[in-house]
Amino acid sequence: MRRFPPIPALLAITVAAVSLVSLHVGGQTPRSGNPILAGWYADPEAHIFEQEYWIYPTYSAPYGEQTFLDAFSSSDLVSWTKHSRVLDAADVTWARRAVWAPSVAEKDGRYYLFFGANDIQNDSQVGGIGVARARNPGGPFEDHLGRPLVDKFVNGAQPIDPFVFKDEDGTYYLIYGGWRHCNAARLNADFTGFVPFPDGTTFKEITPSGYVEGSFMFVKDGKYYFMWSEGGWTGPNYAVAYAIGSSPFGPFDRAGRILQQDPAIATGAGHHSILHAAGSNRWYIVYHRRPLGETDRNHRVVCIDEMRFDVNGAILPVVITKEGVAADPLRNQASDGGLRFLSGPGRGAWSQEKACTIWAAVHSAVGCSVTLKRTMRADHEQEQTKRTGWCALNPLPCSIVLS
Ligand code: FUB
Repeated sequence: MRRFPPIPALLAITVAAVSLVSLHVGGQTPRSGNPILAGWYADPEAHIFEQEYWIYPTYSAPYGEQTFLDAFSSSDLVSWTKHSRVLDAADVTWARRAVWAPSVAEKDGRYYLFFGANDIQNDSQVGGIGVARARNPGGPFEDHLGRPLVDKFVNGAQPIDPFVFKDEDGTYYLIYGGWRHCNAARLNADFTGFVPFPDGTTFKEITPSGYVEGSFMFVKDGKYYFMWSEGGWTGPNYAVAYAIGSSPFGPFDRAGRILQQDPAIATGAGHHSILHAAGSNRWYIVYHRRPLGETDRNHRVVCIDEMRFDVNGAILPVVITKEGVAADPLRNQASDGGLRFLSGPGRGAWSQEKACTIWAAVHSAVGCSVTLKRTMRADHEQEQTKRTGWCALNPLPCSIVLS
């Protein structure tokens, strides 16, 4: 006798098919376009947190108006939701202007946002790199220390442009620095300070040739890729270069530029971050650039393009585009066959949440153990409530997590 797949499996297949069809309306995969965020923003740091893409940029405006940070989330790199004022300088006693270049790390269920503030010019001014903490990637972030984490120039590095790097062994490092110098320091367990290195020093200078600011690091195939911005951020020649090393401390020999202006598309392309979508195995570079002919130095916009490697692991020059990247929905990236939903008015996605709920109910009815969790998130900006969630079969076919 012929055997048919069990009902839950059929339902799962149907749900996956419906999701795919809805993504390819008219046979075309939607693209992000560039810029991806509305408004003037710079120094974007991209992440995947809680099954959503997140971008944390600088609000690009005169220094005195840079008193807050907004964040943006997306399920597919195409539609972005703004989360206003995830950090507000009004809540940080020592920060009053030039709130710049956030870097966010998740640790033990909390989110830590590192940022520069006040653009200090010498050791007697108040400001530097601060750290704030939240329970959710969308904040609100509260000052973690009541003072800056780094408030002095060390090895010539202006305390701005923090980047938090988590090494493969779980150690977190703060890599930072402006004024053409870059330091790496090992963060302590609760991010309230640093753990000195065995030689007694706390800040190791790792500056490669050409470095100006905007550091970023990632590990791929056992190699440490160190990236930075060079040139002046107010001009057209701002660019991103990189080096490969065997540890977070290098040594880093400059390999060359991989992101720069294209006179046909935009100028001043720099201060970036890298996003690796494990499900699609695509690498993205998220960066800011300035529209052609623009003279206001603060007119910087956040863009995304694909980043590729050659067979030896060298980063290929990025082609900057007006089209951006194709939709890369995280719900298709579950290794466990799960289905992600982001629902809310206007998104046409209430059905996804319903599908998850039905899926869970069917499994429950046939005796599976079902865990049902949901995150409610009020989105005051759009005066609506969105629900995000995640349902996955883990392991197939008999357990569901919906969160
Ligand atoms: O956006 C403020 C500053 O501009 C950043 O800290 C620099 O890296 C440059 O992008």
